[in-house]
Amino acid sequence: MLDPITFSSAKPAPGAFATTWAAHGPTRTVRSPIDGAAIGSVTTATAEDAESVIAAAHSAFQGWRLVPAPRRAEVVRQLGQALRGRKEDLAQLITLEMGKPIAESRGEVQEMIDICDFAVGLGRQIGGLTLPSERVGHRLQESWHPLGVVGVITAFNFPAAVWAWNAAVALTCGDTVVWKPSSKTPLTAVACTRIAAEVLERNGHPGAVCSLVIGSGREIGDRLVSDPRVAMVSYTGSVPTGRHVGRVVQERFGRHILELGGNNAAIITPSADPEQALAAVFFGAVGTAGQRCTSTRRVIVHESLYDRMVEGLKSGYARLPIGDPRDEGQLMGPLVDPAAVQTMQAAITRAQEQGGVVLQGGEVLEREGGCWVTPCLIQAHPGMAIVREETFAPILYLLSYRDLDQAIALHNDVPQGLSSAIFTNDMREMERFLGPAGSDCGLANVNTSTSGAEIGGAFGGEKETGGGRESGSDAWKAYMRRQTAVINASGSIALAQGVSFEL
Ligand code: UN1
Repeated sequence: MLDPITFSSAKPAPGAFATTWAAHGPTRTVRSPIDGAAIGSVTTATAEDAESVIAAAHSAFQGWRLVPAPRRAEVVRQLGQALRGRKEDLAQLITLEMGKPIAESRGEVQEMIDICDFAVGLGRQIGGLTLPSERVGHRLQESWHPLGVVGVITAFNFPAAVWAWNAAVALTCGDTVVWKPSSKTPLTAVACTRIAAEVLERNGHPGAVCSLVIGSGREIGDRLVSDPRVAMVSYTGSVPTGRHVGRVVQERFGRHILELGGNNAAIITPSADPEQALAAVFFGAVGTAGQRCTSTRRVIVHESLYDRMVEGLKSGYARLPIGDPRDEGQLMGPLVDPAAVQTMQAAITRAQEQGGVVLQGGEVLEREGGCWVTPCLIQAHPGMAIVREETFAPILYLLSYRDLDQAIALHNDVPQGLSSAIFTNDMREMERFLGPAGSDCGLANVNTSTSGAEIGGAFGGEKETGGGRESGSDAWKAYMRRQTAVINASGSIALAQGVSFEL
């Protein structure tokens, strides 16, 4: 049998799966950003392929929703076990396909395993409230029922974990999943789906419980988003596309979870431990080459610590090991593609035009593949328009502040609202940051990085980040429909609000 994680350029992997693997669109060769080498190929899905996948997922839902939740969760437990068994291979594939350092790819697969474990427990915890009725002999009862087909559209930067956050929870909740991955990372998606398909087959469930369709956003993504059989769309990606997805799904009164841009800042206060703050900002800004939604993009430093932070960051940036992300010990690999390098260069130029000063880095490195840069540190001022934008690249803007109210105002003065951090050992400062007039983000951290969230919490953000929540806590509720039942055991009809309506 074909190994789930093996690909060749000569024999394209079909890029659509529900009941069988079949795709009839053009073949795409996948190149590694590490050196531009061809690492495999996929046939993309046509509109007809997408239609059969959605139809199969919709039909599979009719049966899957009737499987008891703990038994659905048992399938998710086995998926977690299968991922444990293939952790290293899958991590290697992620690194090869999108270029993040191998240690981070292992972390990404670990996130997948963790969310499976979470979803196993969830299988025995999906519970509704029983509430008092105002009528004698009545009670109110809430049930949570499976929702339907969940369309999961993911980005290149977490080519496997974002699918897993959605799929593990959705499967336990009794939904079936159609995954449309980023066109930049199709091989990882095929590998994950093959692993899930094996688990489903072993348990006698149809493959269409967890299906895949690879193709362009315009054609395949749009079909998922506009199809009324897709009860919920979980979209991770850019603000403009997210705005489109939100409108189209809302138009048909579907549901959506939007995980869009972040412009995450860390405030460093006078009471902060500078070494701790430096380490966290360094990981936040340079980790995944600045290509996380949660990447630290702005540092707002108290003027008393500004010079020290600048020196610390400059020296860290200058010493950063940048190289083949498959080698242990490299902290930064390439950007995802040459276009990302162009975007970064254009942003640096604009920042300079707006008065920003490059303190360190931002160079393009002449290496095979054309995706290599050094991370960039820019001294900025609050008037710079580009500081309010998300550039998906390792650019960090440094700003200084005098009093905390000013820092919080600066912090919140961006259209995005995903992640945030404060570095402080002063509990009053911490409470201001975490309080109602503090950080306006969905994630607010104290003395730790803006990036690297655990799966146990609800993940997502406000404003242009889109408002969705996925992963842990009670994010599962978005994947189910709530039904409130009134149960009358009184033996007679009594109307609420004391209304009398008798003939
Ligand atoms: C993303 O970049 O889309 O918190 C997700 C983090 C990771 C997930 C990032 N756990 O950085």
